[in-house]
Amino acid sequence: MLLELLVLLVPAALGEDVTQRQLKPVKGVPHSRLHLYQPSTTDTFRCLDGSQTILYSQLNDDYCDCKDGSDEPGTSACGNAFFYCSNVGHKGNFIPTNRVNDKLCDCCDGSDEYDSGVDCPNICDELGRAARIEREKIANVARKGFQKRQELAKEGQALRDAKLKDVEPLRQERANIEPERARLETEKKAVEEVEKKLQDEHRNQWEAVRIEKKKLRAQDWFDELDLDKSGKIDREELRQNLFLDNDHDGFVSEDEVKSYLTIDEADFEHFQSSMYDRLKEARHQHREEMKYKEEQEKEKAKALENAPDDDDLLADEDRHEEEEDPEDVRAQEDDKMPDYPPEVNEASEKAREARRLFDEVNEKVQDLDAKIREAEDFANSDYGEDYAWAALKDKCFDRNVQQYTYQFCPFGQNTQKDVGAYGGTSLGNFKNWSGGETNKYSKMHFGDGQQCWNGPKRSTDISIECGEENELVEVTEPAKCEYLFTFRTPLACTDPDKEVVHDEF
Ligand code: MAN
Repeated sequence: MLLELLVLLVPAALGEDVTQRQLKPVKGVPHSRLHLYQPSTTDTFRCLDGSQTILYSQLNDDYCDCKDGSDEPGTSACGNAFFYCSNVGHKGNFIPTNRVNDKLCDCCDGSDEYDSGVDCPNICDELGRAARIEREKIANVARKGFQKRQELAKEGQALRDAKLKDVEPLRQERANIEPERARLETEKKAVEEVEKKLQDEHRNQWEAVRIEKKKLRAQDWFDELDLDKSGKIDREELRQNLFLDNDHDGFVSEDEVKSYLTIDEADFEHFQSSMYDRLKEARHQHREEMKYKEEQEKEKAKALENAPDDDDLLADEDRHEEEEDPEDVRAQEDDKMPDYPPEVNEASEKAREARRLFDEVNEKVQDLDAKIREAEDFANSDYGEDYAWAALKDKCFDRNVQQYTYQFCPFGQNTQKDVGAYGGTSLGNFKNWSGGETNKYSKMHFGDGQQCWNGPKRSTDISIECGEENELVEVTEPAKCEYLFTFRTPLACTDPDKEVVHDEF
């Protein structure tokens, strides 16, 4: 409301040289606006909204004539008018006219109570002095902060210049290297293909041999198990193999062999496809169990006899550990692929060298890309008109509030974590400066933080104030998962000696 009034009241007739004339004072009107209240040649007054013309004598006659209240700036007759207290020695200000002569002192010079019988003392000098001291204090902080800001701005600008100056040569260098990188990449792919083809050929050939060897092993075992040499294995023959004694009762039952031989008798083909692997696994398991059992017994005996002959026992143990299933040993040997022949090794060596050459150039390109990106990021970021905020680019500031440590990282991510804990909850990433057109750099907005349970994604608004040091001075959570930080910094200080103070409108 006051703002609307002030806009309306900005002297429309400033063109007129009002200082040349002796202006007639009017109660409740500041000097700067008196020209609007001077009597016309016909001794009339035109309401400031132009709605009507009244006699000059009707000004401040305690009767409201104008719709905008402009005829009664010095009385309480109009509900929508304002009275100006000049408050010499302090700061002039407007009060709503309904406070004029209401027996309460509103103006520090007491001028609003000129006809109420209340004697308001003039305390403007006193208030003015205190306000001046306070202003000076604030100005001192601003002065020191502003000086720091200028230094930081220099650093920021130097950083910008360095980054932007470097980026063109970097782009050029990258463009120069690119054809070489592309050539080496094609070359690398070609020799790697040859290497893979030769390795695959070798492996495939070996695979055929391996299958053949496995078949031979299976055949040998089949012949061993086929006690009556009938060319078939039946359950009775299988039961002669103690490793199938699952329940360790010293005897292989019909049931124990059933799961290995589900048909009456197996010829070699059936044995190879359905029995060999499982029997091999069963025999291996059995050997492991026996070994373990033997070791346990030896331990027991050692304990009972109080380790009578350690050396013998150890020798025994060692011998057992070395004893491997000869089938397993044979299988392991059969499964070992022979080394690649020299032509494959040669291809591998070529591929290795091509990779090395490519990686060398590629790393250079990646390094250049990172530097170019960094410079572009810098150029696309808004570090304030004077670049001073670049100084805080990778910095963070903490504040403990109750059980939490809050962290503010100006162009990064804000977090909340339990005091002393590691990691934390994201309160949002830097999105934009949000101080509006008039004071863009007075606020920051952070968004897209960790989702709040039954609520929005966490976000933070930062209110930025002038201070001598960088400091996170206040953290609140005005709404669930919406945080408000107050950050003091020299970067928000303006030159106090340049600011114009308007005491009167
Ligand atoms: C956590 C913190 C609080 C927040 C709640 C919402 O406890 O992040 O700041 O209000 O979650 O559930």
